[in-house]
Amino acid sequence: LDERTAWFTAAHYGMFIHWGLFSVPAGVYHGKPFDRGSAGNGLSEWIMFNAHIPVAEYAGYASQFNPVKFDADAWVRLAKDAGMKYIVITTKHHEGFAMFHSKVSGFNIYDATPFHRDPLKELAAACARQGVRLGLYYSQAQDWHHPGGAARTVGQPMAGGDPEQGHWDPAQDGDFDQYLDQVAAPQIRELLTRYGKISTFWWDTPVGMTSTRAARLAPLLQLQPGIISNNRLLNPRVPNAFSGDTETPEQYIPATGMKGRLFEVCMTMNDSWGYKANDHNWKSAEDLTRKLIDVVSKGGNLLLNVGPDAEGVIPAASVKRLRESGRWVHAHAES
Ligand code: FUL
Repeated sequence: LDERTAWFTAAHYGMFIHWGLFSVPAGVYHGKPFDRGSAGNGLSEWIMFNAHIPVAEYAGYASQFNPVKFDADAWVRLAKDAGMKYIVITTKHHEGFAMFHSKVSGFNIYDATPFHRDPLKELAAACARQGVRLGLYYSQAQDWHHPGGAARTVGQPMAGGDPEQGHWDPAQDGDFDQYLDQVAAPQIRELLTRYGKISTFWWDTPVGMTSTRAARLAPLLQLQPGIISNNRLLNPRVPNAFSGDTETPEQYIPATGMKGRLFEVCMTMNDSWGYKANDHNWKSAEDLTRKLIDVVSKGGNLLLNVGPDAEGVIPAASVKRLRESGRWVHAHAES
């Protein structure tokens, strides 16, 4: 038994939270729902890419982002009621917007919105109060806002490739290494030093990442001794020096275990990770409960997603399913 990862294995079940500026457009651009944009997906958190929204125009959503109904303690309580033992939240998704008070870039929820609060600080405090572990998602490579940040190229894998090829606005052009050193690395440092104990770190979509580049970010994890990380810092498809601790099957449950590696299935309750107003394709509570049992029986964890809206509210359909399924979990789990 690995002492560092024992809690993760025993946890079985966590809450993924996709929250960002994308919750403002909520899947609609200029009155048009974006179900199949240039990325070929209907994910609300990809709308800037799918609709090729110019950087300055997209940044304008910040003035409409005022999630006054956000209640960190209520979110954590909901996770506990569902039987979840940890939370992983998006601190900066591909859109480049920091959901915490970053000193590195003014493009963050504290400085750029009327909300003027740091929800990550509040969530970290609520997690500590209620005994729930906290993990952070950070899009290290794709950043469609800051100059030099990567954007994927449609038709090419998310790993490697030319970080610039997917740009659609000259404001995105710049030096990728400079972006990594001046935006990504210092923001990761902020995340790992200013919010107390962080249990897991969730890298995503390593567009443009090479071993040399990964080697510049990986050591930052040492700022949190004992932290667990996933396999998406470099290429998740092949084992490498940056494979971290966990495999990350996305939207599917592997037929068997994953070659002796820890794994965490991540899954949406409807079709989109970010809040999407017109996505009503909800899985039933029974289906979700069976999926949890399936994953856990194979030795993995389930990281089940919610997408809070621009007011800071977790959709009622999600809350209902989490509570319903939670009754089964609490009746059958050991603790
Ligand atoms: C993907 C991302 O591109 C999605 O937006 C989402 O965050 C999912 C968990 O990972 O690769």
